[in-house]
Amino acid sequence: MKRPILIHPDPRLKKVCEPVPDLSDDLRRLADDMLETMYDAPGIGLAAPQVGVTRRLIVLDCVKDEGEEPRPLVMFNPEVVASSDETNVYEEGCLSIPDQYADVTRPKIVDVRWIDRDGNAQAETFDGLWATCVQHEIDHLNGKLFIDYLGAVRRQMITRRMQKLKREQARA
Ligand code: GNR
Ligand code: NI
Repeated sequence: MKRPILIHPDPRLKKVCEPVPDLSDDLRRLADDMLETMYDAPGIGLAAPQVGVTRRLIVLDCVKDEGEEPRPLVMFNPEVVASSDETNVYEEGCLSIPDQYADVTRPKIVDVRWIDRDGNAQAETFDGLWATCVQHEIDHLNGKLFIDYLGAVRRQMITRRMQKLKREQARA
């Protein structure tokens, strides 16, 4: 089932999310709903707080080419355990900040550990768009948005645009 995506500013997007102590059918259902919501948007990642659940759960699939096999990843309690000194700049966007894009500098390569959908511990090294996306999603779990990397003036301009968008959506 598709779930509505919260739009910034929203207090639930600013919270530090709680770790998931044990997997449950409810949490697996939430992960499946998040994947459906992400693919439908369409987006390459989604974090639980974006659908109003402040738990440490993210989903992502950065396979972009039409012909290529999709690779849906579900990560409970994901952690960056090492990051490269080398950085990468990507023009980032966010489903909670529609139609706003900005260059963000992050470590180019990250080692990530997480618990998968079956409850198994996983570890993998990510590079390129996957590394950017997994860092963007883990930031969401810490109440951080990509606009927090921008200067205050630019951030406030984007926030005002989103407040206006939400007012218009509320009236429609
Ligand atoms: O769909 C998304 N695209 C994207 C592009 C560049 C860097 C990060 C992202 S994540 C974003 C989906 C989203 O908001 N995830 O939280
Ligand atoms: Ni986002």
